Amino acid sequence: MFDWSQDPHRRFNPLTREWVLVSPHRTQRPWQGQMEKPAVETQPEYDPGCYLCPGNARAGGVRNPAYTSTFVFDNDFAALKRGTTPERFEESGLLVAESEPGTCRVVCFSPKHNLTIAGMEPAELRLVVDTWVDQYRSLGANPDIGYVQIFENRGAMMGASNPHPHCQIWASRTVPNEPAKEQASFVEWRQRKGTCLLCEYTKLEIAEGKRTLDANPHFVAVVPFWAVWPFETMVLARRHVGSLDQLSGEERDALADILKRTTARYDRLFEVSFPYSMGFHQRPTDGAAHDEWHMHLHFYPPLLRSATVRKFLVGYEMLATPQRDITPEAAAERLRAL
Ligand code: H2U
Ligand code: ZN
Repeated sequence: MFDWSQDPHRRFNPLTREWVLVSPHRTQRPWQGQMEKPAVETQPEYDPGCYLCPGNARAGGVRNPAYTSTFVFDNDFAALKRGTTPERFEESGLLVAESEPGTCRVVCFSPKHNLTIAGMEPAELRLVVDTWVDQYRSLGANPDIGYVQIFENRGAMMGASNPHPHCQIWASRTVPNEPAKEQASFVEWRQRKGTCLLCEYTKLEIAEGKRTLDANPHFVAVVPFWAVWPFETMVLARRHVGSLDQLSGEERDALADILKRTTARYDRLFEVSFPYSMGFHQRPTDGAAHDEWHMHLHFYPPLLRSATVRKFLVGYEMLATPQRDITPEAAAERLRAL
């Protein structure tokens, strides 16, 4: 008899149309790899050496204002630049390149250096959501911008340069790889079934309950059936909304609520300030309606079995297919209990 909770199998991700190998029996194997010490996480409310704290100077000399809630500025080391001239290069169909205009910004969530999403008040987080909406709208209104990616790197392990609560926004002319894969799947699903892939998936997860870890009237948090990272989660809008700017006031509050609750669960899992990369996937801003899009967030945390053992995508995963040991159902059960 095949046991889905124990025996090797692969699972299909309908959003990217890629597979993940699930090998639950491997959790039994001994670990003699690298052990990292959990970082000591006590930070002051204000750090005179932090380039994101109010009133401090940034690299390049600009000084931050004495801001009191959220604060947005153009990234001093922007990966994309406004006004980049259109250019295309092609040789033999093998060497293909295009110029890419865009804008990169940094959003400080709070003037307080020592906060995290989990520790912020719901009213403060609502202001962060409002800031994301404003940024999505204003950047997206630029005819040069076809896609707005909002993302947060949390913790040095995930490459965050600074513990001050902040995220980045990279707005580009083209739709980047990950949302482009999802978009193709939304379109294909809609043509084939006449429904929305993520509306159907959200309903199914709520009905089954095995992989849900939290919910409020407008959002659900799940460990997706096809999760790659050990405690990967998705936050799904219950209503068919394509982007942040389509959320009602009540839905914005609900988004703030589920973000706080989800990150608080992570922090309790291994009793550390849990590292992750998270970000929104939403409808492109290329001028088309994109009714096929269903807005959602992905959390990709690297910690595997404790604060000292982390997952890397190496070996088989780099060369063949991502793989996970604990099942998404077991991961959801643990997060739900916290
Ligand atoms: P990360 O912690 O996710 O790296 O985000 C911080 C961003 O802040 C990073 O993209 C920018 C970096 O380029 N930055 C500035 O714009 N000005 C500075 O003075 C330092 C860092
Ligand atoms: Zn700071």
